[in-house]
Amino acid sequence: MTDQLAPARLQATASSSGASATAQFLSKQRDQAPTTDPERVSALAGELIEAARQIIRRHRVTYDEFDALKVWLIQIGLDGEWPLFLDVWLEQTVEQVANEERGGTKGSPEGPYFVPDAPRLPADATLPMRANEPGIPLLFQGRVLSTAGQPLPGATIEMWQADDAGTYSQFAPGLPEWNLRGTVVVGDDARFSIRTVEPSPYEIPTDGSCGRLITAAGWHAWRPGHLHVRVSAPGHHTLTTQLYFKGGSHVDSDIAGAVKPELILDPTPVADGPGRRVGYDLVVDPV
Ligand code: MBD
Ligand code: FE
Repeated sequence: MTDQLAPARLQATASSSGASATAQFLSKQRDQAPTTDPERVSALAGELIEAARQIIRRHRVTYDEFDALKVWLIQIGLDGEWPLFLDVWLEQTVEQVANEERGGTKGSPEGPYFVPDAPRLPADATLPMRANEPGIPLLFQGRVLSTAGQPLPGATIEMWQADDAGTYSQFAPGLPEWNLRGTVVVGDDARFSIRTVEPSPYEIPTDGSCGRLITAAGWHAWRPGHLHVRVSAPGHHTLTTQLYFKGGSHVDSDIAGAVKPELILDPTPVADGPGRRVGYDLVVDPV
């Protein structure tokens, strides 16, 4: 590595995190053969096209606007921002439909930044973090339960989150590979006790296509701070959700529209330290 290359490599650009998110998504999907029932494809694609035609007619869309749309759609792909775009604006609805019938803890989108196989940690764990990791220390404690109330000692909790600067390891430069990511194996009593730091709100990159849309529309670019969790337990549906923070910025104005009241944590100050603590049980539905 030369000195001239170093600054460029350290810059967090939309296209660098977008490219990582695209590669990550493609690696997850590789072995899954899509089911393509022609009637289903025709219904979904046909209605999407019809909805777009109605918008064009209703708003009398011009050739200039149509060309701007083409440029923008092409650029989303070049920026690698298709996963970001889809997860910000559509995944919350897919999640609602998928989990409508399910009991237990409510779901929330996975988003573009999950990485499987994070380091395995015991039930009493500290997420991998830098020495003097910035942010308010958080102690997150609870149990993994089945909807009928019984503890599930075989469960694992995969956690990932943004740091105090709102960035995710492996999608922003300069962070240790597994920073604030871990796979916690709950104890024989199904309890967990996880030390981390409170995540800052997440800002959609302003220099990419998603950011350009947000600016052009006069929207804001923020998601509230959130902890991602994915709970797996034998004989139960995998729960993918996010936990938010009471009073946190943008908890009432998430650009991804993914906050549910049941998922808002209310941590309290710890008597003998600088941080906060919260208890929250994670409840999964039998298959
Ligand atoms: C995120 O961090 C996220 O969790 C979602 C759902 C979408 C974009 C960024
Ligand atoms: Fe996220």
